[in-house]
Amino acid sequence: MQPKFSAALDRPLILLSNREPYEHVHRPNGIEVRFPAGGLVSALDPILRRTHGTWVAWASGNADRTVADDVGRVMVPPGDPSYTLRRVWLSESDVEGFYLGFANSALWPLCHLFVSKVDIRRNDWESYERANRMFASAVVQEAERVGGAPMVWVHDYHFALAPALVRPQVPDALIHQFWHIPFPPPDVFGILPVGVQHSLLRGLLGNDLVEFQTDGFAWNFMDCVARTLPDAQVSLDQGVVHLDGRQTRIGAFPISIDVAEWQRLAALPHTVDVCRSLRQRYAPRDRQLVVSVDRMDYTKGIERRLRALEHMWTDSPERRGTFTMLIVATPSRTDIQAYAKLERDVLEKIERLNDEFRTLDWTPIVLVHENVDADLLAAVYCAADVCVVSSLQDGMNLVAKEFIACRTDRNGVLVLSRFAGASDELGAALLVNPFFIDAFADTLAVALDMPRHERVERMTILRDRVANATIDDWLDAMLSAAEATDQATDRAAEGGAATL
Ligand code: ADQ
Repeated sequence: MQPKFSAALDRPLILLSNREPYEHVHRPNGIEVRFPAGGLVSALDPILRRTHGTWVAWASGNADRTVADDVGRVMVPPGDPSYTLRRVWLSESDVEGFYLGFANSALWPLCHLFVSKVDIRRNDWESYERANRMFASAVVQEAERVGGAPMVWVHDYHFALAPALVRPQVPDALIHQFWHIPFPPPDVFGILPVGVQHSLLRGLLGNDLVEFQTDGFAWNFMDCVARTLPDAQVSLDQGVVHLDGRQTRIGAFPISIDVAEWQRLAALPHTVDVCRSLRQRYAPRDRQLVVSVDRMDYTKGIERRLRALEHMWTDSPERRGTFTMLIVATPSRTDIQAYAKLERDVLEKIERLNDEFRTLDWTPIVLVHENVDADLLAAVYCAADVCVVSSLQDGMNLVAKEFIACRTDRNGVLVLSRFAGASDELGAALLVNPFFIDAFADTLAVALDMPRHERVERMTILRDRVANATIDDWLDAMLSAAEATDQATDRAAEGGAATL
């Protein structure tokens, strides 16, 4: 079924995200185009194509400038040019200060409640402000180019200031923002310098609608506004904030995946072959296979997962050799010290556990430390008896949904952290508290021992849930809400005129 999307797309669409959908890189035999992995780009690219919109993003490829015009525009996709990619160049010091610094060493840990990892540096904040101004002015230029009253859709924590910068310059724009990661409660948000708190909240309130993954994060945001900005009126139950004569709607829109695409990948003959060979290699005879797939990020609870395994193999020696743990972890943000340390610690711990528990015919933990193609991920999901998602905090977690989508056999157990946004929707998984190592190990044992009829029962519920909330449903819901915000604003304006 074709997604309906909403009339909001009658407006010219301008999307702003940090990552670009197409990256040009120099290779020995010419320039190559890279399409970054990840569900979001694949979900949004078709809308941009259909509406001939504009995507504003950071130029991260080393050949990006070669193929773009003087302003930084290039038509994409290559070979079927249907929308404009407007690239924005950052200086090395802004990559350092804005991206690696304030966005990923202050906001990221803060929003995930890792207060001890929060690093606030004045230069980083200034760089974050500068980058937001640069991206906002690129959005304004694109709005002037396309004309009309555009819909500007901002993505994520890199651009908290941009909406309020764009608003006065494009007064007719409908501006909304999807916040992919958690939003912290006021006590944690309060760690930021007061001026920074004000700027971030006022920046976000430049939107007509701010979209979070869960109700909890939306409430946290409104709570922060209520406590930080005394002149704002917050209506928690209606999800509305009034400030400076404007209103911003706040809502929860849990992101999802392209379910049909993951099912297609799972059914490819090549995937079936790879799945079979993974099982032959790591789960021969009655040995089971437990898998995990994440970016190597301290929020994903990879170390806790290793501790739960150690606990299990130490306390229940009879479990040794009964399953192999396959960890697929793609390197991430390695320029940041906390990530480099995590990578070292995880590699060391895996080596130590393997040395301690391995037998002649069993390697307890297998690590695939690279970015792998989606069809190989599908094979990993299909081969698993158990998939473990142990995030200590997570906006949503798409891996949980990808695993479910691939299990057309209705088998396989999902062990899911209750601190992942996905746990709000996926209560039929085995929910786990990764901070409580004993209980984590117990839950793993329950998953491994679960009888087939219960696996099928739980997976059936999970699959129904995911099938009824796909990435297209997410887009429909959000774009309809943006459109409704627009109409509400129009009505308010009309009402205002009548009382004059
Ligand atoms: P992430 O923190 O990146 O996303 P997640 O939602 O799990 O977390 O998405 C990761 C994506 O990367 C998945 O599509 C997965 O398949 C892919 N991936 C992971 N490991 C891989 C590997 N080794 N090789 C190839 N691909 C791999 C942020 C938020 C999340 C939120 C998403 C979307 O932190 O909470 O769910 O955005 O909003």
